[in-house]
Amino acid sequence: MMLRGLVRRLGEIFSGRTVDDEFFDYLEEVLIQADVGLDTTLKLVEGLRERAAREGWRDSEVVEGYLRDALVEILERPEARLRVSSEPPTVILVVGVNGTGKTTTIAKLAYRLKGEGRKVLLAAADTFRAAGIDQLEVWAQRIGVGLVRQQEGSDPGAVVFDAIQAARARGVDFVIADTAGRLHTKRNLMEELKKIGRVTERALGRPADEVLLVLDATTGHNAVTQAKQFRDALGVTGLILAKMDGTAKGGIVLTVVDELNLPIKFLGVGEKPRDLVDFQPRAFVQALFEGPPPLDREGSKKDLIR
Ligand SMILES: Nc1nc2c(ncn2[C@@H]2O[C@H](COP(=O)(O)OP(=O)(O)OP(=O)(O)O)[C@@H](O)[C@H]2O)c(=O)[nH]1
Ligand SMILES: [Mg+2]
Repeated sequence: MMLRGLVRRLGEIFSGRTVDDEFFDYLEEVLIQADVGLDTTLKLVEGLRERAAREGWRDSEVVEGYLRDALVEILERPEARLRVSSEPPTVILVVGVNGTGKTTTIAKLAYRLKGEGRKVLLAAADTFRAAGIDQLEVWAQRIGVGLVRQQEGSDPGAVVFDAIQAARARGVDFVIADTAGRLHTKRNLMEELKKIGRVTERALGRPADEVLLVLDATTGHNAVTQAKQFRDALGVTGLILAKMDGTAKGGIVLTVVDELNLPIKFLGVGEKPRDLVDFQPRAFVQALFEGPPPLDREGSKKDLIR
């Protein structure tokens, strides 16, 4: 299922068609149907149209080459690796609306880091639901990492504060904090998350090293609208697109990077701890045109940190 729709349609469009107006109209349609946003699509296709007219392109392969380069240019960002502090613990806050995949993604990250020999402590700062805290605890036990928790309804900032103190005392390398995707109606989610940010800064002497926003890749353009609110309020440092295994489209990857101006750090490709891959723009674009789907774990770099 992964991205097959987009891969197939790009394959079709570039197999020996003549480059004319209709060709570009069709390319536009394919991109939009693959969840590439309107602005990004128009920017890409208008650029190609102009060059094609100016330089007299006839061959769709030439267009393909330029399109590939343009996609890589959108996707490649200097800050695509996980930021690691030279002064442990590195603190990662994980945010996003409910159900996008935050808790599962935290388990995956913890699993990767632990596999690389890092000491990880999880902070159950989604105190909205007892079940949410328990879910994180089950993962912590399964993966074999520590957890700091308080009871349901307690102050999420206090949980993160405790976790950072505990991390210092225990020589922990990474604190990863789960946060709520929604709150009791009277409280404002963004204000609550900002407060967690302030508490982190107070406990750590610097802002959180990463504020990672988890988006559900299957929700298409809604994900972008949501993400803008988080980005504007919280100083998000990177994106994780979860549930990439559940979409045949994949254009969302381009849209979020282009419209939010943030790097994608990882893709979630399933529900198991090992289902997290590094986002590698060149390999991703290559696979969009050539298949097989670019989400195989084998293609992922082994180490998060180099
Ligand atoms: N197929 C697939 N399912 C995923 C992926 N990531 C998460 N899920 C599933 O999505 C559902 C929600 O995941 P959670 O991790 O609980 O999401 P959350 O953001 O923590 O949700 P709340 O705590 O309710 O805000 C679960 O059933 C997960 O197994 C993924 O990459 N692929
Ligand atoms: Mg959760």
